[in-house]
Amino acid sequence: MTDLKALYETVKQRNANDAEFLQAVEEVFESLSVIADVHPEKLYEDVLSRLVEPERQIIFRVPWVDDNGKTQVNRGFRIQFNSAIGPYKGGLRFHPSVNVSIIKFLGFEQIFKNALTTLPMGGGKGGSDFDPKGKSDAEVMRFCQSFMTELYRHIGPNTDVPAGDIGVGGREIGYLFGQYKRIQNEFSGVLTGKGLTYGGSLVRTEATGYGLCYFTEAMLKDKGTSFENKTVVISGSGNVAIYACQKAQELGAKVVTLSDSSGFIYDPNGIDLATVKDIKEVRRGRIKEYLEMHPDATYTEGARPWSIPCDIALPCATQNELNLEEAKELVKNGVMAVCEGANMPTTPDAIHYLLENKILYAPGKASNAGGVACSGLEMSQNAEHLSWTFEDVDRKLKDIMVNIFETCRDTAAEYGHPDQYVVGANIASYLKVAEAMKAQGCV
Ligand code: NDP
Ligand code: 2IT
Repeated sequence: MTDLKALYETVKQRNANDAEFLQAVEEVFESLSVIADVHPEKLYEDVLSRLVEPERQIIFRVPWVDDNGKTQVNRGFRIQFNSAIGPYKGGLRFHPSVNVSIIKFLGFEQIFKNALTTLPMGGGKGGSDFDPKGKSDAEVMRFCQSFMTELYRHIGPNTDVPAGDIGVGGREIGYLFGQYKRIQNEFSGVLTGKGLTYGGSLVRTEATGYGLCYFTEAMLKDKGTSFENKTVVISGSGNVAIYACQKAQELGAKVVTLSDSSGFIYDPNGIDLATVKDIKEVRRGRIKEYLEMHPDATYTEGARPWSIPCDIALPCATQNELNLEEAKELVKNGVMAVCEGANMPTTPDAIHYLLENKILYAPGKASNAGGVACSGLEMSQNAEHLSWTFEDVDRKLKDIMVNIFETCRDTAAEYGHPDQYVVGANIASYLKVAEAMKAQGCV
């Protein structure tokens, strides 16, 4: 029988400095240990030992010239983790904290997330320690062009299809796409999250936040309740947070917080999203500027929003942004559900605490899969040279998210852990990828 503990020790030795990656592997292995009791024959050792090792890791120099004429050098990454069920697929993150561990954890999570969507996409992730904050559009363009001048040789519409993540939105995808097209002399669906005038899909901008709310809605409905009249606390104020806020409000909830890395705003009257979009999407400003338009709101510098009483918490900023102390505070204040828009935002001890206290916990690899699912739909549209309507894509996205919820729920129950959606998410996605890897032999 496969010894998960021994395998984890090997992974630990081989990735000694990669704390975030080890955290992601440990969580998956904890869920997979449940298979040992019910279907030990499915815990294929030859699959697991390959699954934890990326198929390919690319690290490259990204030189560029800033507006003062000075040469800057950043580090670029693309980790092509697993192609068992489709071309590598996953976002690019531009943030000063980016390193091998962060990209590896994100790539590993992406394998399982993409499998849950039911669309044919393998797992990958990339990015750079470049910080777009405070840079001019021209600097961002030169950086993106230099980044793609190296990356292009490793990607392609049937090989590896990057998209956005933290620090990479429509502007960056546009510059990256333009440079790829120029170098390859090819207009193709090599990136997703493209603008609507050059092959992008309707709903992709909204998809992760909307998808998070569709998953949460399905989960609440299953428990006989809904978003209606619930108080919601959201962290972040980027792409995921903004559209989670929009959909939660549409579904009847009152969203009272948003944040950025400097602090959080609390508006007891409910967040005015038009103001937030203007600050974040138009002016690229800071969330505290919200108070200029809404003097009744408060801003707390250097803090996260989890101390604000709520029914539903949606962490939508970054990894490990909700720790045990904060989980205790949420539970004390009566939270009923924590649903992750970000990747791995809740620390392992906080997850255990939430589950012990019977809080509904939706793991990011399931609840934030709407972004990559819509990317998969963008790939389909590009492949058939068509554009679907907003309603079409939105309906498909919702169907996918409800299906992911049901898969997590049913698999968790089948394996004796009802309501532990994290167990269901990890087992269901592992089984799909494992079957595909088995079938393709030792590659
Ligand atoms: P954005 O860059 O649009 O926004 C990120 C937000 O999170 C900003 O408000 C940012 O604040 C905040 N943030 C980032 N890093 C930190 C940090 N270290 N500490 C505190 N706050 C931080 O990114 P997205 O909204 O696209 O991504 C948010 C999360 O969702 C990430 O975990 C990402 O991996 C995940 N995700 C994104 C998907 C997508 O389609 N975009 C799909 C699935 C998951 P500031 O501006 O101050 O940096
Ligand atoms: O974490 C994620 O799923 C993303 N950043 C989106 C990936 C994608 O390929 O759309």
